[in-house]
Amino acid sequence: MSDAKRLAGEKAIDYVEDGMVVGVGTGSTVAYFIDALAGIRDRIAGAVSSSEQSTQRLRGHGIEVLDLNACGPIPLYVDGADECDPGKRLIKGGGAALTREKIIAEAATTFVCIIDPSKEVPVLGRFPLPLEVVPMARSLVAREIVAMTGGQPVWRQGTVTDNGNWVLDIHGLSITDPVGLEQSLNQVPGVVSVGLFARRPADVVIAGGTPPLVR
Ligand code: ABF
Repeated sequence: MSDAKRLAGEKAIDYVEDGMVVGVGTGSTVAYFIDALAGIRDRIAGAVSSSEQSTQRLRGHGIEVLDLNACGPIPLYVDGADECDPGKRLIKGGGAALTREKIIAEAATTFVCIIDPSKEVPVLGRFPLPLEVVPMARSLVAREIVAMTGGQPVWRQGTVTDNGNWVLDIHGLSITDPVGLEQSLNQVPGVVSVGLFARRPADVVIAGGTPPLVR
């Protein structure tokens, strides 16, 4: 499967243009993208990173990591996903970086999602939906989720996000209305962000293979 991830990561280089600030996501597929980006680092203005993990890898390659506040709109964001539906709507957050990923996706003009083909599903929800929550609200949010969705929230114990928060994973969902569910979950006090990327889906999906499938 790592070959598919590598092929997707390398294909995403096609979307990088000279002088760009490149938004960079998190995960094993993105790691291949970062390694490929290193080969053209002198042609880009720098990167905005969605996690400490990616920041370290970027800096290790000598790529400058910039503050989003200093950049304005980002022309390109490249990131992985845990699931992708036919509408390019995504579940993300398996790596617990969902909040920063969502911020950069919102700031990006073009969001290119890189996946191995096993991430493609007809309906989102087989992968447990991550929510980043303020620690004191964990139990409140879990109760509200059960009442609202019928799903089963599970606390990802031991995981603390880059923002100092905790993660709940909602099991047992079949997400037929991703935009509606994203909006409803966002209303619950204590929810920092929802790992559904439906209101702002990907613009381009690259599923790794020979050749990579681009849609
Ligand atoms: C991040 O990395 C995610 O939001 C998602 O959880 C994950 C994808 O993982 P991988 O590329 O390692 O399969 O982009």
